[in-house]
This record gives sequence, structure tokens and C-alpha cells, in this order.
Amino acid sequence: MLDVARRFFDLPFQERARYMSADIRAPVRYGTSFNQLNDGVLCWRDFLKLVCCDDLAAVVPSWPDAPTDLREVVSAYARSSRRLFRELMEAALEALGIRSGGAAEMLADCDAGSQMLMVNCFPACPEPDLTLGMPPHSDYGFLTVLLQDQVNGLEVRHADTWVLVDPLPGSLVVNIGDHFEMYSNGRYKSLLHRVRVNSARPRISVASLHGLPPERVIGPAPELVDDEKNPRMYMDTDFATFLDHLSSAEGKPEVLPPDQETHHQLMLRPAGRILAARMLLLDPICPSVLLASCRQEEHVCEHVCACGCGPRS
Ligand SMILES: O=C(O)CCC(=O)C(=O)O
Repeated sequence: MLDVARRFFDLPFQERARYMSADIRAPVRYGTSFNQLNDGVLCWRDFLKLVCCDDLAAVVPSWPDAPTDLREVVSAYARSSRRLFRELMEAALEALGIRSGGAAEMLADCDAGSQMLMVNCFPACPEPDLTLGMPPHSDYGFLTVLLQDQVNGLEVRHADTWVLVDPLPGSLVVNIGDHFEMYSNGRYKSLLHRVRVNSARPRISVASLHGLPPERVIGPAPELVDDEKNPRMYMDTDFATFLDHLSSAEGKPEVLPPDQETHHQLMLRPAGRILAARMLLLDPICPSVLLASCRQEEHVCEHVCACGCGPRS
């Protein structure tokens, strides 16, 4: 996957530019920064966005036809990522204590849900301290499965500082998104993260963002809300509203000082603090775990919990 992504960004600009679009809803979109048409300050990043859906065969013909193996490799990767999302959600629902009807309904929504692949290239930058590859942001959906090459760049916000996420060979990073924080009524926290660039080597990453169907209203699960100890912490929202917000001037991403939240976080999170998770841990004992390592082959290998129950392995 990383190899074909690298070869796509090595294509002549005219070839890549065929997929440029001003429409943030376009199913295939090549661009620079977050949105080069809106951003006041451009980020040091090129991206190829590919919207996936459960009928992948229907969308793949609109994807780039060069490199020649891109459609085959990327669609296989998208399917695997979707399966992983399903498995992670099953475990997370169990960890939250959501069973039978509630879990079945949520998993059905996950199966019918949205998926978007964001293929990123952060070229080597002559002045890396003057820019960012991506500004601080959190992802809007439920879970993001992130594949990165061996070049440092991803940092997450944890305990008021930026922490580098070491690229471990053969591992994936799983980020919690805003909608999962809302659904879990704050028991899982969405992750503020950013990407730094360097002057020596380009960096490639592939984020697979998973969420529920766009029109599905998302709010705290009834099982996790009660009047006494667990009051409702979030308003209901849906993905379509978020997209409207993003395409409006108000939703324009900005390069913010590290300790500030982005606009959409402020919109989606009326209460609750920002916490950073390096990777998701699906821990049946403590669903508020923030740091973990999830290896592709072994699934879960090391856990560090931020709620005070201490490191485990
Ligand atoms: O490149 C990375 O490590 C993170 C990418 C990311 O945050 C995104 O595509 O939303």
C-alpha cells in the first residue's frame, strides 16, 4: 500500500492534477494542505482522498488508473481496514458494556458506515520548523486506522505536550474519532494529533477513516447515560452536519498554536477535556485506556492506561 502510494505521488503533476477538485464531497480528490482553496496558511502536504463504500466495485473505476496496480492494491487494503474496524468495534462495544440489541444495531451501522482513505505525502521541507504537514486536528468519525512508513512525523497531544508516535514496523495506529467520543459519552476520548515534516526525507501515510452512515444521528449510547453519575455530555449530531460545517467558511481549518483546539472540535465537544491517545487499546477492564500498541499480527501487545490503573502487558 505504501509503495503504490509513493509511486502515485511520484507521477508527473499533470497526471495527479486530473483529480483536483474544489468540492470537498468529491469521491476522488487530489490536493495540497487541508483544502488549498480555503486555507489561509498552506500545510506541507499533498493528499489523495478516496471515498470507499460497502460496494467498493462501484467506486473503484473512478479512482486513478495510474500507477496501474493502484486500484487493485488500494481496494484490497480498504477491505482489510474495514474488517479491522469491525473487529475493533465489536471489542470496544464489549468493553463499554453495550450488548445484545444496542451492540447489534451499532455493528449494523458500522457495516453500512462511511469509509474514506486519505493517502498523504509529506515532502521533505527545506524549512521544517516554519510549517507543519498537518495542523492539530482530531478525526470526526469513530476510528481511524493509520498506516505510516518509517519516517517520523506523527505527534499526539498527551499531558499537555506533543508526543512522537514512533513508526513501528508492521504496526498500525488506531485513533479514536470525535463521534466515538460522543457515542461513548466521553469514556473514549478523541485524539488531537498533528504531523511535523523534516528536511531529509519525504513521508507517506494512509489514514482509513471509519464512521457511521452520513445521515445516522450520533449521540451518547443510552446504556452509558444516567441521571446520577453519567449525565449526557454531548449533543446529537451527524456526519452530514459536520461536512456542511467543514465546507463553510467557519469550518476552515487553521494552523493553531499547539494548545488550542480546532473549530470542529469546539463544535462537536461542548464539554470534556482534550486527551491524546497514541493508539487504541480495547481493554475489557478499563475502557478509558489511552495508550496502547496494536500490532497487525499480534493485535494487542502492550498497554499503558491513562486512568491510573497503570501499565500492563
Ligand atoms: O500522517 C499521519 O500520521 C496522520 C495523518 C492524518 O492525521 C490524517 O490524514 O488525518
